[in-house]
Amino acid sequence: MEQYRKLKVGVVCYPSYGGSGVIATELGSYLASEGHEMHFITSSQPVKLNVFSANLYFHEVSFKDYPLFKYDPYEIALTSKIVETAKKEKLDLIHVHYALPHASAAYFAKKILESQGVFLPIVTTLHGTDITLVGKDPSFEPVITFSINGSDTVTTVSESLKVDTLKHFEVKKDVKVVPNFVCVSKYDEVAEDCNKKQFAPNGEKIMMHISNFRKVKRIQDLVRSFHLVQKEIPSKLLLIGDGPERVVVERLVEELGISKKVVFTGTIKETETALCMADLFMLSSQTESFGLVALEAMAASVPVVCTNSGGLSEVVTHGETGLLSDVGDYKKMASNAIAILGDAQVYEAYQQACFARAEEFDVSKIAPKYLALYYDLIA
Ligand code: GMT
Repeated sequence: MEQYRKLKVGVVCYPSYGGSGVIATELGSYLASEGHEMHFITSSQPVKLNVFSANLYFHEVSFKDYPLFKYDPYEIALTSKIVETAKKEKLDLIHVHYALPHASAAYFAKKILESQGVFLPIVTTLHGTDITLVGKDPSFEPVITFSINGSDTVTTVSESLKVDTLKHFEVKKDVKVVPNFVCVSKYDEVAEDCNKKQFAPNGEKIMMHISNFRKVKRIQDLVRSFHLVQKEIPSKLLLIGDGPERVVVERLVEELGISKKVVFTGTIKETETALCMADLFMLSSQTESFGLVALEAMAASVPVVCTNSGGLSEVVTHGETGLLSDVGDYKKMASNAIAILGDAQVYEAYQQACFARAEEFDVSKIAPKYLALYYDLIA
C-alpha cells in the first residue's frame, strides 16, 4: 500500500553548523532509521551526518573552478546534482531546507526532469533568516516568491515564521507549520559524564549561550545581563560557537572587567555535551523563527532566559520553562536570570517543566508529520 511504502527522499540543506542543517540532518537520520532511503545533496558532508549508517547517502555538489567565474556557480551545480541524483536513485521527492538558493535550484531541477518525463515533487521548509533577514532583500525577493509558489508543499518551523512569510511574500500556497524537534534521549545519555567542575570549580552557576555569533543574536545584551547577574550570584558565562561578532563581544567582556568569568569555547559539534553543564541558557536575539537551541537547552532540563521575539514564545513558556523579555532590555534579562537561579525550589520546578515541554517536541512526535506530508505529496 502506498501509505506504507518506504520512500527515497533527496535532502538539500546547508551542511555547516546552524539550526536548519541540524534539523535536516536529524530528520534524515531519523527517517533512515525507520527504513527510508535519505539522499543528502550538499556542498560538503553535513557535520552531523553519519554516512556509515544504513539508508543514509551523501552526494557531493562539486564544480570545476574556471577563471571566468567571478562567483561560484553553486546553484547551477546543485541543480545538476539534484537532476542526476533524482534519476540515478529514483527519488520519490526532494525536501529542501532554507529557501535560498535551495528552493530555486530544486524548482529548476524539477523543470529539467519534467522535460525528460521524470516527476519530482518539492517540499520546501523555510527556517527563518531565509525569510526574515536575507529573503526579503529586494535582490532576492522575486526568486524566493517564485520558488515558494513553485514548491509543491511549503512548511515553516513556527507560526510566527508563517506570519512573516505571508507578510513579506505573495504566497499563493497553503503554508503548513511543522515545528522543530529534538531527540530528547540524547540529552539523558550524556548527563552522567558531564565535567561542570572544569568551569565552575567553586560551585558557581553556569550561564550559557550557543550560537553562530551573528549580529541578529545580540550577544552584547546577554553579556551585559551576565555582568549584572554575577554581582548577585556567583556565576560563569560560557559563550559557545563562533562567528563575525566574536571580536566585538570579546572586547565588551574586557571593557566590563569580567574576562575571568567569561569563557569562549569556540564551536562544538554536539550541543548536548555542553548543555549538561549549564544552569541557565541565554538567548537575546533580535529575531528567532524558532530558536532550536532553546529547545535543546530545555531537553537538557535547562531553563531559558530569552527575548520574546519571533517564534521563541512558541518554544519557551513564560513562567514555566523560562522567562521572556523585550529585545534589548538586558536589565530585565538579568532580573529574570536572578529570579530563576536565586531560589532552589523555583529552579527545580523550571527544570522539570523544561524536560516535560521538550518531550512534546521529540523527534518521534514531529518527524511523522513530515512523513505524512511526503505521503500526501506522492499519493
Ligand atoms: O540562526 C541562524 O542564524 C541560523 C539559522 C539556520 O539557518 O540554521 O537558524 C534559523 O533556523 C533554525 C532552525 O529552524 C531556527 O531554530 C532559528 O531560529 C532560525 N534563526 C533565525 O530565525 C534567526
